[in-house]
Amino acid sequence: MKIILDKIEAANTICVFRHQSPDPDALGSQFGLVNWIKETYPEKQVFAMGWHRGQSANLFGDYETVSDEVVRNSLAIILDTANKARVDDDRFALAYDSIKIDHHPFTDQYAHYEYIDDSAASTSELICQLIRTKSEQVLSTVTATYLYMGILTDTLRFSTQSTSASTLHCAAFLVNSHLNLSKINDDLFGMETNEFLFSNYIRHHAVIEDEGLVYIKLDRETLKRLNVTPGQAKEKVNELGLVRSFKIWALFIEQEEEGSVHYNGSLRSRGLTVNDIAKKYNGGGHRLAAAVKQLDEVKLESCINDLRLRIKGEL
Ligand SMILES: [Mn+2]
Repeated sequence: MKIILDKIEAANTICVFRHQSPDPDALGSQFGLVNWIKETYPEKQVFAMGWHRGQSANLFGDYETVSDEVVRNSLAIILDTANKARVDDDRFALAYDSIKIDHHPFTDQYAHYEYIDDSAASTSELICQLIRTKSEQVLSTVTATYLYMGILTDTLRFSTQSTSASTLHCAAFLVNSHLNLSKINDDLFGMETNEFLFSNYIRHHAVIEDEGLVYIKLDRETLKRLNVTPGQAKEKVNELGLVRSFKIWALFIEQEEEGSVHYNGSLRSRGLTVNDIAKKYNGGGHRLAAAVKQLDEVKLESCINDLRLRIKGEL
């Protein structure tokens, strides 16, 4: 953390990156850090980078257009992104120096300096620790809200196994900044009527197997008919995790990306490892929460079968 702070203090320009299809932890850590640097070091130039906007973009800050020249003369900080291909805006590689800060299990080294703590519940928690290494002074409400939103979503409201005393200490520190907790919860977890009806659809149509495997495949026509975007649909994977007897649950969404039609999926589990299986299917992630990408029907069925075998102890 001290090394990272020294690098930030030495830099005149800093570009902060995060992963594609950003979730509130990617956005919260990004805008939390960007805002904190702006407030703490007003003489520095700092930019939030990335093209994808993500599901909750309206709750976070704005992006500016940044030229290659600016990136070249900057320190790049890449947040919440385990592998190079997933960084949103590959121009981070142009920067004179780069730092990765992440809580995903190590996948590949792409930055000059990498700080990885896969016991941390979120990247926003790591940014909170970084800031507190510099000072215990109360943060602005805006910065604290960004970081708190990242912590709250990645821990599923302080309920995941990764939630620790350190997570709660960070949250307590942030709450000192006059956070409006009920508004934050409503902004993040309140839903529109179409999402509510979509939850009903999932509950009604999920395939529930006796051994504890539960999954649902959603094609494009269904999503269109139910008026939900792939991003909104993906959020609902946790809906399937509420049943105690479900061991592994998965949600697969048919998508058209760059001219090809395929399934992307989210895998979740109560205790059995799933990220090794995700790796076999163009994905990866945390041990109990991972993603798969670009599967055709055959690969999709094969992935479902691997999950089935995992539950049976045959894989
Ligand atoms: Mn995260």
